[in-house]
Amino acid sequence: MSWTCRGREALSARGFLFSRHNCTCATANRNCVLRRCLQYHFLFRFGVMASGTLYTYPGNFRAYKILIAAEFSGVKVKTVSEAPAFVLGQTNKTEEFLKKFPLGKVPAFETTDGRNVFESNAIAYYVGNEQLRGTSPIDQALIQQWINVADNEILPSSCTWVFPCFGIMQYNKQATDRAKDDIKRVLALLNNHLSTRTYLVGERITQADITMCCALLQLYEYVLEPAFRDQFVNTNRWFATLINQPEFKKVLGERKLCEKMAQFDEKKNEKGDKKKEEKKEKVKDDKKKKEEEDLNDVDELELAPKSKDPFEKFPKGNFDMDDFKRFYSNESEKDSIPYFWQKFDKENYSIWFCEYKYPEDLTKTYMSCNLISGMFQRLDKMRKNAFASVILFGEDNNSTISGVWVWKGHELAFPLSADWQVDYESYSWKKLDANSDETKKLVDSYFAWAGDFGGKKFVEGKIFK
Ligand SMILES: N[C@@H](CCC(=O)N[C@@H](CS)C(=O)NCC(=O)O)C(=O)O
Repeated sequence: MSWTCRGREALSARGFLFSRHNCTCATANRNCVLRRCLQYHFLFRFGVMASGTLYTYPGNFRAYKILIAAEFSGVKVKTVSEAPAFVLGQTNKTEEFLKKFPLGKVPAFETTDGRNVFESNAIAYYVGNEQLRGTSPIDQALIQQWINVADNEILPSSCTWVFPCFGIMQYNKQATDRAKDDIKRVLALLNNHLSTRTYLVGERITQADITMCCALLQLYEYVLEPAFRDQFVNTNRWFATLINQPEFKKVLGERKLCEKMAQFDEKKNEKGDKKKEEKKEKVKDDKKKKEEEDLNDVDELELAPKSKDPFEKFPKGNFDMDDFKRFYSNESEKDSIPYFWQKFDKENYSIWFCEYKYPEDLTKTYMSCNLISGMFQRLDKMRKNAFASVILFGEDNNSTISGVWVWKGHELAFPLSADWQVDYESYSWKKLDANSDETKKLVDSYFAWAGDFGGKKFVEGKIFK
């Protein structure tokens, strides 16, 4: 009879008595029935079965590291990530959510006994087990070390390199080149470390491996083509070992490594950038001209405070945007949409329809969602006078984005400020007739995220408010 499961040592140190068991599995065999049984026994004995609900959005790599940890520990995690239960940018901004998770960010975790944890690493720690957290202070420190390397040395560079390829971040050649060098340096560090080791810390998979693997995922999928990654044999071997573990596969599914490095489409963006520059110049010239005119206009303007809000030049009207947004957030669409039509001031506000002009560039749906959220973030200063519902339709590699916007005034709002011009030219804009039945139907379906949408499949909606 041989005891070869490591779990036994850990548990006997905690006062467990074992009946004899003729397990002959290898030390690190995850599937050893005894090991699994002890794991659960341990959790129940100490009352620390860390089950709960994870709020996130689909495809969030920060959630992956938590879900993989839960696969290893056997902790039950219910994921809430799909509309209508969770909609990024909406659910996480509600009063109810913010009461539990004041930063309004995901992933966020609510334990079954009502405790709330935010920050993905903290959640992964909570749902993990001893093996993942490390069993000695030095292992625990080393696990933290690699988690920090993943967060601080890989993620920022990975986003700088990959996001512009998907059009969800501004491209900057210098920054991208620096990011590539930084990634090379970390891959080399890992490669060297893994030349004599199977995993990052100790002999078994820990949270260090899980977190590092998830941080590298989008690099391995989109930009680390064979010619780039071939020099990092040990890192590649370690990465392949991990993504083929059943616990990883259950969360990540099958992952295909990059064959050809995704590229930033310089031509298309150059055109866009040039146009943007011209627009910026025009806004600057107009501003300068206006300032000169103002200087000539000596009297009362001399004392008038400078206007900071580009919408200020339009009449105030009688549509209370804040009031409508509050109503829309707190009531169901069945009430808030009629409320919109009852209060909407057609004289002083306008309604617009937009469509993303480059659907062929849209790949993963979660990235397209980030594209919409990014645009909303960059338009922050427009919020006081504008409202929008923008929807992503379709599926991975076959999707479209369109939306309905409402703002003060009757002209296209974005040229009003140099700060609002990063994204709008990637969309076509059509002003709608606020009196027509067709517009009413379109607005109703976009505000409610319900309707036939010309047969397009709703994936996710985002509200600018
Ligand atoms: N350090 C945090 C970062 C969380 C984070 O930035 N989450 C983003 C999505 S990946 C978010 O919720 N953004 C929504 C917002 O900022 O409104 C973690 O690791 O959990």
